[in-house]
Amino acid sequence: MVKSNINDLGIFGGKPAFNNKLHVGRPNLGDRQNFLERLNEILDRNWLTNQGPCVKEFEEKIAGIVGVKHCIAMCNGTVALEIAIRALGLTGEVILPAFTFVATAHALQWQEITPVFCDISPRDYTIDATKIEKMITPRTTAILPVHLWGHVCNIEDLTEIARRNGLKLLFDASHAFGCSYHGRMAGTFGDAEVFSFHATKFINTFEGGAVVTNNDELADKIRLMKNFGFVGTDDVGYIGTNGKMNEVSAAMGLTSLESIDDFISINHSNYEQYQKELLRVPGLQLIPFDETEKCNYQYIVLENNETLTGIGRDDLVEVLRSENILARRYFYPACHKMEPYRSYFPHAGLLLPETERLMHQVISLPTGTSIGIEDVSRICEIIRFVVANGQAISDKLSGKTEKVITLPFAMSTWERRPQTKANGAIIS
Ligand code: T4K
Repeated sequence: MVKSNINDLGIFGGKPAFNNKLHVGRPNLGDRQNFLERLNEILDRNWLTNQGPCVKEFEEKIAGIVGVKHCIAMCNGTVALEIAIRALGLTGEVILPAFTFVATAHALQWQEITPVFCDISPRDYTIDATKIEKMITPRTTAILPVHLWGHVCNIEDLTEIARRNGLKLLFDASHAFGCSYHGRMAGTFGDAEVFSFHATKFINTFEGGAVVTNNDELADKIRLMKNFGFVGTDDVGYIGTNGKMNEVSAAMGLTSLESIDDFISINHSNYEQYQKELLRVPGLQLIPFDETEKCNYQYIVLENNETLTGIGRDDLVEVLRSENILARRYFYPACHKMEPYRSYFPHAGLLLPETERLMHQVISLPTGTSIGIEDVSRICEIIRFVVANGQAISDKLSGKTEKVITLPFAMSTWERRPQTKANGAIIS
């Protein structure tokens, strides 16, 4: 539906641009028939969990793709993080970014390890290695960086800092399966790395995760810990928990892996389309992927500069949602603004200026196999319309005087779109 006036927007009572809701994180489904065949085989075997053949095959495939010696599949990424933290013997304090999904911090706090939040670099939104050493205390045992949105962290500097200070290095690679750094796959760095295969990830096992490592001893320990610590049928060697992946999840993972090239190719096309269509929108920056590396392109993230777009990030998200474009504010608020951390560390934000700034600016947009190029074009059409009328929309939303700019062209004809100045005025 073409919008020619801000009153046409869903938020002001107009018809939404999409009849169906477009989600961020809609699961990618592989070949349904192949999945159902695997499901039947599982039922025929009557072997449902506890390191069945599908889990073993899934682990081998993941290790092969990543190029790592060991993959230990788990019931989800959070438990995989918790077990890796425990197996590495982390205690005291661990340094991590606050700009991540809260599971990264919770996996530490759950074990009464203090998360120490470090700022991120605005270059790639991952932990700022130059700020880590100032945060190390005698209680620090590790660094837990996050390859946010698939942007692999600064591996050289982090490895060197960990080595110099005798710290363990565990990566939260939940977003980075299929991504590389200087040609080497995420999953091969540090002491261990953790993937998430949650339904919203581009390769999913419904719920699932994995620890990957080249350390034989660590891998053995993690395998035991995820199975209650059993070292034999009747003998327990460690404290353990239940972190096992079940066969149906692994079957979903194997089916997803068969389509990995298609999933990445669709994500890539969507990313390129978003890039093309939002390139010249003043105040919006689509966070770029390094195209010289392998990427999964599963998170499409926009940074909104309110001074230039005239509309705040939260209003923009609300306007998009009312068009059935269910944009998300990943990751808002940052972990230090959530409980229990905001009570524990009420002044943490003073050391996190980039995190504080960026958490108010980013928007995740729909992509994946349920989103086509035409959807992306229409989403971008709406975004351009909103930005062209940013100030007027903001004013109307905040109850100020309505200033409507009626655009003298059909929104679908982007090529003929007049350029707008920073204040939203049209340059003819
Ligand atoms: N570390 C990092 C950096 C992470 O991002 C995550 C998880 C973890 C660790 C922990 O890994 P896991 O323990 O989850 O394996 C979602 C996911 O639940 C979470 O896995 C993910 N990160 C996080 C970034 O996003 P929510 O609460 O935002 O999800 P939800 O339910 O709002 O779903 C997102 C969108 O996807 C919705 O618009 C609906 C759609 N959706 C979702 C599901 C589950 C579907 O269409 N179908 C579905 O089945 O956390």
